[in-house]
Amino acid sequence: MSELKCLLWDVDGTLADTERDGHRVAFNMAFAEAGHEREWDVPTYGELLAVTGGKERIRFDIDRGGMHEMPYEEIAGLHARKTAHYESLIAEGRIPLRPGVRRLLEEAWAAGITLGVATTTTPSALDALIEHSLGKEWFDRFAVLAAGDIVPAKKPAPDIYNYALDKLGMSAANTVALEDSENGWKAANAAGIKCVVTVNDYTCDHDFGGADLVVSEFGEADRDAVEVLDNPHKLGELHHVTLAHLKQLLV
Ligand code: XBP
Ligand code: MG
Repeated sequence: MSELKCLLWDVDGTLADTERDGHRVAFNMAFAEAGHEREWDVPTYGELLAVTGGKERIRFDIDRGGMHEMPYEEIAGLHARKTAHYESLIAEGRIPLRPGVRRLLEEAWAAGITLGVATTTTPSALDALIEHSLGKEWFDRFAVLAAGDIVPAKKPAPDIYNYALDKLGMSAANTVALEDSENGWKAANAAGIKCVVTVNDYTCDHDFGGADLVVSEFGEADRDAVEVLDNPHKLGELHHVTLAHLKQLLV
């Protein structure tokens, strides 16, 4: 049995539903501004989410014929403009946290659990979400913000999780990851970290076989019970996900 000492949080789709109304919209603003005809509609963006990382996603769309060929510098420039638009959208307060996220973060913080972020998102985009959706005090509460190009290989590679564990001096055996997507779950799993998945519209059909708990959301005590999609550890009384549930995953 291992003690729960650390929670590592994914960002996009887990802390908040940032993809459809945040990142996607910001990409389209950058494309239009640069005179590209391309617009990523909601289903198309769902296909493109197979690839993590914004620059990698543009490259993937080029390779499959969605956008015309362009050099890396142009992709990077487009992506920088996209990030600026994304930060403005977030600053407008458009994207709330998902249900139960603040509750679970507060519960873990109060219990002295080490908190960290492991995401493929660009660091400044992560900072914007922390500042405007979570609150500035969380910059000090997260012991590591592992994000973006800090590691060469993005999720589903385990690199960002290994980087975060290394920075924290934590063992995978004492850690639980919170994810929303197949690529995210695969990354945590490849790093040997137990993983809870909260699905969303873009990820509800993903394959989470082997994940430790799959739910519709973390949920709240005073709302309807969460939908439990897979519960291999047979956790009881799963109205909403609590720290006690996460501790049981390591037993
Ligand atoms: C999120 C991503 C990111 C965002 C866009 O995956 O794949 O690329 O979609 O962010 P995860 P950037 O939730 O698994 O971290 O444009 O800043 O890359
Ligand atoms: Mg995610």
